[in-house]
Amino acid sequence: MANSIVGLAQKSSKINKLKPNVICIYADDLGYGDLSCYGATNIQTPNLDKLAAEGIRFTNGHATSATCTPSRFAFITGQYPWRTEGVSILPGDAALIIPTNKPTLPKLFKGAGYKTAIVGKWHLGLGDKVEKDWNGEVKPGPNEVGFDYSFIFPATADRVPTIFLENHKVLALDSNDPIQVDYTQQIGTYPTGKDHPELLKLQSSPGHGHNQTIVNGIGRIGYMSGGKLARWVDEELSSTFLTNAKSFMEQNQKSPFFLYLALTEPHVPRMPAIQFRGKSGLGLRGDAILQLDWTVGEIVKQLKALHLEQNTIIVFTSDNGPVLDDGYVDNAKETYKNHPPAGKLRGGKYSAFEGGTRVPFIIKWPAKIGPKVSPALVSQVDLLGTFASILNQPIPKEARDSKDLTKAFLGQSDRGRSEYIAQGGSLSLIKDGWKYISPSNGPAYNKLVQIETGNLATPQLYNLDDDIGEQNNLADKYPEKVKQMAALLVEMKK
Ligand code: NG6
Ligand code: CA
Repeated sequence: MANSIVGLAQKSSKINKLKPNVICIYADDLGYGDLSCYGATNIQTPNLDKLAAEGIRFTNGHATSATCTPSRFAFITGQYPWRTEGVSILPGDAALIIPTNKPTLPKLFKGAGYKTAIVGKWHLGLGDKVEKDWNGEVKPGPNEVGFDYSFIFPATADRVPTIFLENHKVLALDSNDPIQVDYTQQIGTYPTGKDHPELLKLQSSPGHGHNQTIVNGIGRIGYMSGGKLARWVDEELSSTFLTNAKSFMEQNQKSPFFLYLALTEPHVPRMPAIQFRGKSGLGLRGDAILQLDWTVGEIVKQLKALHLEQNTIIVFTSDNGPVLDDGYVDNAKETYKNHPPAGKLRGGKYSAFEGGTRVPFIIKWPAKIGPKVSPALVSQVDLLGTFASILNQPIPKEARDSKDLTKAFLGQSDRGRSEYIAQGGSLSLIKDGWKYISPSNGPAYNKLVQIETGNLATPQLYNLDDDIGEQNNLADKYPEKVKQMAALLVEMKK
């Protein structure tokens, strides 16, 4: 009896050893042209270049959407975000938008015996309503959707509350100085950027807002009072996440683990640690990209130190395309000479053009895959279905948009999806090298961020194989194709 238990334990630990650890590193607003391995010549990202050189670098890898919350929703649920109402950029006090009783990517790993964690930006809401007590247990949140451990900030780096939560608790709470958050009216006595611009170390761009409560010399979106000790220092955001990620890896080195590391670079406000300042020659946004690259290098170092590198899958990607001025005067535009952040792609963050959703996408798994550049059409929404297959689990029916792309993701096939719906302002259908952008009456140009939105009142059709920059609208030339693709889009939306 005792022997057979030992035998079983040995067997299961052997199986565990065979299960790869998985680390998904998610950058925030990193563009297709932002890394030297994706063709940037005016910035060097050696750690990500190495990841790409040792793994698969996808040239047609996508986020589902051109903004954050929808892309993250899809990554976790395996569902196109526009199927669910209310999945758009969330304020910092929003309620959780992921159902707690449905399958998710972290639950899939949990079910397969993994320890799961999220470290970084969440931006999918917390609690069951907007009004919540930040000084008590804040839930449901990441722990309820499948993460054993969570160390997060709630929304974006430019939104209050500017605090960390470890599992259900805000870090460094002080009962004598309770935290309150409001997105409708000013609360408390903290100065705002609007009334006290002289207190700002980073000015907010005219017209963008970002001039409410000041935290760490930076005006934010939303009002926050209290929590003096709990407020973060932007310069430490990245190293705080890195430290937590590394200790999670260390503590769970014996069991397979899934770590979702959601970094904040190069989202605004760009305020990297002093060690990166001025190093890129491209201003604060470039310096933030160097910090991101360095952090990825440190994660790989930690894997090496724990002897886990061989059987760990690293997925690196970004939640949406790039933006230069997203609310602060950090001179990204002026300093970005010869560095188009979306590379050859048109548009960027918020856009239906390729710059909105086609992003860096790298996968490395030394035990199983060798170096390759892959043209396969793949999406973050497919990670759930693919990991289900790698873990010998069925794809849950709720993850209806997630495809098993194991062959493409492991470099055994250059064919990924045959069709894909991308969400800029309006929806696009990408199929066999063609892209149809559905008509939209919205403005063609987003003046605030100076990005072409891809909106046009009539259909657009591009041949991405010949025209990756979407310069020639072929809709008039191929009306039949437009009709077919429009009809297929309607069908797929059902
Ligand atoms: C926008 C903010 C922008 C950024 C974005 C979210 C304004 C004018 N702009 O509403 O600064 O915070 O939301 O970015 O408020 S995302 O990457 O999380 O989607
Ligand atoms: Ca983003």
